[in-house]
Amino acid sequence: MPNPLYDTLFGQHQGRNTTFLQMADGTTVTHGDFLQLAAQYAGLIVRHGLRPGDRVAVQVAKSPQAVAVYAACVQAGAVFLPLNTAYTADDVYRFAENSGARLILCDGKCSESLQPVAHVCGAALETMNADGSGSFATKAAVLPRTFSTLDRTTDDVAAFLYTSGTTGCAKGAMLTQGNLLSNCRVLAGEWKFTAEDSLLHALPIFHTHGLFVATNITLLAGGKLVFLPKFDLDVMLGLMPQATTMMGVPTFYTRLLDDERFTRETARHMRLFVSGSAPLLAETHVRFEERTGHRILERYGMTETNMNTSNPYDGERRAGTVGFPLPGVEIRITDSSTGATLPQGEIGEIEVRGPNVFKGYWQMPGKTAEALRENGFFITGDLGRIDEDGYLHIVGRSKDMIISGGYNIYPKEIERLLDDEAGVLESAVIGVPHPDLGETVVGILVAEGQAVLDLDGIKRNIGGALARFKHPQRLVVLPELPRNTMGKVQKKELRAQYRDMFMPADPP
Ligand code: MLC
Ligand code: AMP
Repeated sequence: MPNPLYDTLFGQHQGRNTTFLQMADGTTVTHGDFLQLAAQYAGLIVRHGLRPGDRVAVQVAKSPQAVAVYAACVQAGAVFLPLNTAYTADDVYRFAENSGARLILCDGKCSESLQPVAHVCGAALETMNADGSGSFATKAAVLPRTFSTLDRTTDDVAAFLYTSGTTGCAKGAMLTQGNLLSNCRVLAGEWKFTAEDSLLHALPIFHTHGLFVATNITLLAGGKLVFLPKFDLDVMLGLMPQATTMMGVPTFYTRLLDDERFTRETARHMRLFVSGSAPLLAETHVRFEERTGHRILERYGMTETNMNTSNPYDGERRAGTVGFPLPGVEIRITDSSTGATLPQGEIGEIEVRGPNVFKGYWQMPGKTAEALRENGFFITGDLGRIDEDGYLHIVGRSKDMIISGGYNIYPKEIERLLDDEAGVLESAVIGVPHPDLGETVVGILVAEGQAVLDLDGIKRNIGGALARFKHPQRLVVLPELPRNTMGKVQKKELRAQYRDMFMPADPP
């Protein structure tokens, strides 16, 4: 029976003893063994009573078993809903509740805090630890190593990825089998992936970049992932000579360049370095080429759209740009207020249309209609221009969002907590340049009357409700926030004022 995503990415490898995953310690998992494990997991998902279209929320460490849960969801027709391991129990509650997840998979360490969440949501709770052990593996181990793949079409939803959104409300982006398939086919072709490739994989697998770009492309091409739990400089430097490709956020590249051991020789065996998820400074691009002889290939994507544009594999990879629309994908630059297409060269809202664009936000027709025009163009919230040679330049964001080390942070979520603190009249949260993370979070506070604010206390109070990566690195008190004549807070002014807060001073 057809299940296009399963058949194309996984089913084609049935019974093969080729290496799919190579771990940091050199141990490997073959495609065949991986698929048998996934089949057992698919069996367990079905035994939990899930039917095609039901959601499985997964907050587990990166491991071969975690990837097998993804494969199992696809095979059983369930919707895979991966969650950042840094999310708090409250975050997981919001996402599980909103999605109506019927099964939640978490690390054993979190099972106590998530038991009430599962109970309220009416979901089953199973554990999967970083080494793959836990109740899920134990129950699956006795099940058959084959599973009769359930029927799906390209229009069926394969995954939900949540984004908090500028208003702070959780939105589940529904990605169909067709979205994922079309994008990995195009990318594998454009970037010339083959079964000979070995991709150095240090990204998390709960986001588009590490999962749908790096993993899907490799599965499609039949290559190997050198599969690392996280970005660790020493491990990366040690294993790069065995790899042919790497995908990373800009922080990966600046960290590599900041280490003298990273040389032309380390990168000699590599054929491709891809960067995305956040802006790569032109300076990093240039330094990287000087050090290694490789030009980083920068591309542009989003949770809702997968990948939209890419610099060319052959041809000029232009620093400071994200290249051309991918085959089958249309990009246009519009006037944000009217939606009219602007002449080439002008700066405006980036909109995208193509088979990569998601189906909408789960149970949010209003939010979907705000983001997706009737003619199918998705309003990205990024600002850009297309130059005379057709390269897309991202020049800013119209959405209020911070990207720290490739993770999105929505100021509203933090401002709400700050505003609730005693003595705080109002707040504005901004992103400022950071040498390692690209941007980092700063909170600007205005005190009520004569109140004296205890900044450390405030940091501690709001900390408990926020994933670590969202914590403001600094809080600052101002007598008032800059506003325009309409009364709107001018974050641009605040960003300019604190631009150098974390940046090393230029040498005199
Ligand atoms: C970790 N920390 C961060 C952070 N990552 N803080 C801010 N921003 C981040 N991105 C904090 C932890 O909470 C911890 O805080 C401390 O840093 C050390 O944690 P760590 O796990 O050791 O961090 P580190 O290894 O340094 O991680 C940094 C990183 C990682 C950049 C390697 O964040 C990463 O892999 N980012 C990739 C994100 C990604 O995949 N994005 C793609 C989204 S998809 P403390 O206080 O406890 O010490 C997308 C679409 C597209 O955007 O186009 O691709
Ligand atoms: P997410 O919602 O996590 O998928 O993040 C998507 C956002 O990351 C985009 O809307 C952009 O703002 C940003 N982004 C992704 N790739 C790039 C890139 N190459 N350069 C600049 N910003 C990028």
